[in-house]
Amino acid sequence: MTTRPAIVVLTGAGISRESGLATFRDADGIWARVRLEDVATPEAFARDPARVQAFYNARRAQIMDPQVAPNAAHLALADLERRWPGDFLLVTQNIDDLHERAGSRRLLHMHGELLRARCTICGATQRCIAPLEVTTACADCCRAGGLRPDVVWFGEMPLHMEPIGAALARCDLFVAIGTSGSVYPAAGFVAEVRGRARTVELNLEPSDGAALFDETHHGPATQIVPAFAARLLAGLVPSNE
Ligand code: BV8
Repeated sequence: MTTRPAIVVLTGAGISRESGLATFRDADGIWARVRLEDVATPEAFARDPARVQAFYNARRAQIMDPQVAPNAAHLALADLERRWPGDFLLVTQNIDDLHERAGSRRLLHMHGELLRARCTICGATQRCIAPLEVTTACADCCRAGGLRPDVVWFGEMPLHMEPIGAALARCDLFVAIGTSGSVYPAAGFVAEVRGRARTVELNLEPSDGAALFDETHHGPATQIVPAFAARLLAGLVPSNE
């Protein structure tokens, strides 16, 4: 392997599971307790904003609990970013802040961030660490009743798709970590790069798209991600550069 392959990493809820945050589709996951149609669509927010705000207020309070901290997988990715000589981009589907708290900087939240709110009246976004009520006023336009979580719901366009597409177009190595590969367009990234970039899946168990990957490692993220990052830094992982 030469010295400067470009890497794109995609993470999903599985990387935060060992930090104490539920995933979506595991047996104890979020969608086992609540229907996404009732809390994670614009129609749900229009129908019952108080219910949607309460759903995200509970998740926001959870990630602000001091017990919830970055785990060895988050830390290994931040270390890899710092030490990698080539281009590196971390794209996360997660709305928690564990990658930032682990030290990741070249990071894009394609499905938004739980610790930010967006005004549906003026479009401004702001940091949000308190519960959002239906009447909470926007800091910019000061109009009450317009704030929503700054997250991407089903049926809404994911964020940063242009820079993500550009990074995918030039990457030599694509690594998917802790994602079931069931939500698009993120689930389509591996098909977009395979054949041109080397594709690796690091997951607790084979995802829906496992057959699309050149290499797969299964096990808890806190074990397989640090091990993979170490091999990468030691020059032991081939890429398609
Ligand atoms: C859009 C934020 C279009 C909110 C989320 C084809 C093409 C394009 C779109 C579609 C399409 N087909 C269908 C669609 C529509 C839809 C979709 O994909 N539906 C699915 C259900 C079929 N997609 C959309 O609506 C997207 N928008 O397409 O817009 C458009 C175009 C033009 C103009 C306007 C619009 C938007 C999707 C984003 C929705 N928001 N989250 C919130 O968090 O509440 S999605 C949510 O689920 C997550 O963000 C994540 O992206 C997604 C998948 O979850 P995962 O992260 O993968 O988690 P999951 O539980 O599924 O899996 C966890 C994995 O971890 C498992 O494999 C497990 O084994 C593993 N694991 C568990 N423990 C561990 C572990 N691994 C390692 N270690 C462990 N310890």
